[in-house]
Amino acid sequence: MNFPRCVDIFCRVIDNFGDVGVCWRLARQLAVEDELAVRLFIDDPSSLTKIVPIPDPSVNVVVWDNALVYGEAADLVIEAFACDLPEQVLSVMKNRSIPPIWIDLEYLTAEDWALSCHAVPSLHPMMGVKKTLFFPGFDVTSGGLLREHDLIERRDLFQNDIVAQNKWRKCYNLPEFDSNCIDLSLFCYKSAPIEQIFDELLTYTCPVRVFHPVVSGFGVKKRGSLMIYRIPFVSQDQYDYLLWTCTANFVRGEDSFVRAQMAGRPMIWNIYVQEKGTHLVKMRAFLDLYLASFPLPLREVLAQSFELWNQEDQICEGVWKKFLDHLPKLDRQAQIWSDRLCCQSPLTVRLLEFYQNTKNNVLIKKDKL
Ligand code: TRH
Repeated sequence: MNFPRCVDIFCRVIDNFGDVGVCWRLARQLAVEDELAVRLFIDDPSSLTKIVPIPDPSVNVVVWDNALVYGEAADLVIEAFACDLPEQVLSVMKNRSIPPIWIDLEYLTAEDWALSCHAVPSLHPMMGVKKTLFFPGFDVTSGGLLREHDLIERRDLFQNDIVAQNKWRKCYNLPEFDSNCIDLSLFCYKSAPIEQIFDELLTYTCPVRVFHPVVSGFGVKKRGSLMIYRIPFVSQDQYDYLLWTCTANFVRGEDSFVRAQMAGRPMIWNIYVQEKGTHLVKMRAFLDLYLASFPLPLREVLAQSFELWNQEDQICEGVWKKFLDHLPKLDRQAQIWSDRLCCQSPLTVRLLEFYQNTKNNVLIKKDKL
C-alpha cells in the first residue's frame, strides 16, 4: 500500500475565511479520518482562530513567516490555491531522498476547462520538481468536494430532531423552530443587495427570520414581519448546524457554498467578485449544472434570484417573494442535488487515490527499467 504517512499543507490567507476554511477542513479530515500526520503552514493563524476558536491538536499548525525553517518535507505536499512556495521549501522538497508528491489544490469551479486541467502535471521551471493541478468539482472525473465521512448521517439525525435543533438554537439565542416561519441564514459580501431583500420580505405573507452571523454589531431587529438576528460568528463545525436548521441559506465564496449544498436545503450563492465579471461566468456554469434537472419554473426562479443577488444596482421587484413561494419545491430539488453529490467519493479519497496511483506508476516504471 502506497499511502502517505505525513502531509504538509501550505495556506496563504488572501482575505476573509475561505482560504483558511478549506485548508483547515482538508487538514483535519486527513488527520482525523485518514490518521495522517498533518502540518498546516499558515501565514495568518489569527484567521484560523476565528473559525476554530478552540485549538484542535489533531493538526500541527505552523506559522508560515520569513523565519520559517522547513526541515523536512512530507510524503505529500499540498500548495493551496497556487500560494507560491518559497525557494527554501522547494529546495528541501527537491533534495528529499524520495521526492514528495506535490499538489496544487485549486479553487472550485463548475466550468468545463477545470475538468481538462484536473490532475495535469507540470515541471517547476527552476527546480525541475513535478507539481500536479488538483481541481475540486461536482463531477466524478474532478477532484471532488470535501466531505466528512459522517456528515450526512449527522445532518439527517439533526434535521429529523426538532428537540435537538431547539437545543442548538438556544445556545445561540435563536428562536425555536416554528413551522409557520421561514428561517434564513445569511452570509454574504457587502456588495449584496441586503436592504432590497429586507424591504421586500418585511411584508411577506408569513414571518421571516434571518439568522446573520457577524463579527460585530450583534442584536435583534424587527421590521414588519421580518426579524433579523445578528449573532456572533459560530465555529466552522457549528456553522453546519446553522445551515441544517434553516429553511434556506444564503452563502458565499467557496466553503460555505459547498456546505450549503450538502445541507440539502435551498441556497442562494453570493460569488466572490473577480475582474471583468469572470465570476458571473463561473456562477452561470454552476447554475447550468445545478439547475439541469430542476423543472423549468423553478429553474427560472432560482436563476433570477442568483443574478439579482450578485449584481449591484439591479432592481427587480418580487423576485425574493417568488423565491420564498417556491421554497417547498426547491427543497426537494436541493435534496436530490445533495444526494447526487454525496454518493460520489469525497475529495480526500480522490486525493489519496491519486497519490497511490502516482506512486504505483513510479514503481511500475522502475520495474521496467
Ligand atoms: O469567507 P469567504 O468569502 O472566503 C473566500 C475568500 O475570500 C477567498 O479569498 C476566496 O477566494 C473564496 O472565498 C472564494 O467564504 P467561504 O469560502 O464560504 O469561507 C467562509 C468560511 O467561514 C467557511 O469555512 C465557513 C466559515 N464560517 C464559520 O466558521 N462561522 C460562521 O459563522 C460563518 C458564517 C462562516
